[in-house]
Amino acid sequence: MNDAFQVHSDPELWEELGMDVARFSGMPAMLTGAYKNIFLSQHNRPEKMSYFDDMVANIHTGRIREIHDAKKGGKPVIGTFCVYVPEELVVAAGGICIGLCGGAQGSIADAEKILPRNICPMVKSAFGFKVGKICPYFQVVDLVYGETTCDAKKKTWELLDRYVPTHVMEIPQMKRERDKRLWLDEVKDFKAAVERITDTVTDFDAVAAGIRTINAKRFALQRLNSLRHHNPSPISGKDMLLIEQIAFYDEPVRFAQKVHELCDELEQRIGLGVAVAPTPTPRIMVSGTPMALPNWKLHHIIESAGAIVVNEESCIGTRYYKDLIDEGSKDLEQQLERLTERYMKIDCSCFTPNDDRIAQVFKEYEASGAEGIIDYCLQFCHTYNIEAVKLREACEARGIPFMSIETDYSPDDAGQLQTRVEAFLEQIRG
Ligand code: BJ8
Repeated sequence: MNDAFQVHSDPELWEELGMDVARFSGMPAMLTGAYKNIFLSQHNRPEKMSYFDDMVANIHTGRIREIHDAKKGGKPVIGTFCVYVPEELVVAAGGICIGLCGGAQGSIADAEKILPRNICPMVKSAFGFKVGKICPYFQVVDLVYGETTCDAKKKTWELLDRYVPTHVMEIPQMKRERDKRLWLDEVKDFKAAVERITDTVTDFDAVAAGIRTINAKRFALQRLNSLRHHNPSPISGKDMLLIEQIAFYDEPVRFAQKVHELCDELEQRIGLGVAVAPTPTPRIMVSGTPMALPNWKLHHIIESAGAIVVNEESCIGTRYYKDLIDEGSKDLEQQLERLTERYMKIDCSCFTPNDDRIAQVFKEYEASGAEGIIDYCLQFCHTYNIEAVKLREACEARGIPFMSIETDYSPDDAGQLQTRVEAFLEQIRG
């Protein structure tokens, strides 16, 4: 345990960003305590995790200062909520793209003063961060780009626009030829909007550079994910999830380099037989809705119960990095078509039909050497919740141990979840 670890404070910076400083000032101590308990108490962590620990220590200070300074230097900052919004085009235009999904219980009460209570906690958490002025990332963005994936999100953007300029990208709900054409038009509109904000025109070379940068980040995550599939695992599921979360707010070139440094260490660990959990430790794959920072609830329960999480089939997980964009385009039109094709491979449950996702789950199940699937669904997320029916049937047909859970960010059901997870692990152990 690293007792010196501390999440830093910078009230002056927060003041400058228009935050509710009095209210936010207790947050670093709370996060410090949670991080020590959940992450730094783990045994035998890879040394190169120290970079990612530092990213957490600087989550409300150093990284925000870096973004704020870049913004003062003329770089616009765009916040997003979904992996369907193409960050390559933001990077191509010289901007900074950060994920704003909310994973904290602390901002839900702020949201519930305005929004209905019975909607997804991820939407409420993000909205509450903005209305409560308790998230420096929300305060530093110039504008946010939402999308029309689920009903909770698309209607919330109309209200969010009262607090921060909010643009919306239409994402079709099917993947037919006519939907592809609409999608490509939406990508072009997004590119034009980013160019207006950044006051630049992104030509072929700029888009090629944006694609290369984000491809490199996704490739680094692919490499890391395939190394963590080794049995016995050289890194915990919690640490992997943390890195997948940090991917949404770190500087992409540096992030990719740090992930590769960690991968090099994991290769050495595998060679030396160093692992974070012995064999046999039950290996669990998590599928379903994303877990935005600092939502570590389910992974912590699973790994505290003596299992290890070996894959996240999730947007904060493989859906974010499983596909790269073909870099061999000959002109801008082809670049945008290939970019669109790559984004259309993301198999979110907001699409119908969405059988590609079922096939993808099994592909990842095989690759990760998992022994059971826990499907994670945020409360009131109807599309993932209903899709869990098909996933369960498909798992039962293949004899794959399967459990679905529906939960939110509150700690209230932790005991109940723990009991269910333990029973599931007993089933796997036989
Ligand atoms: S591509 S999963 S990031 S939409 S969990 S807010 S769907 S009610 S997050 Fe998502 Fe894009 Fe899909 Fe991925 Fe709505 Fe469901 Fe909440 Fe969700």
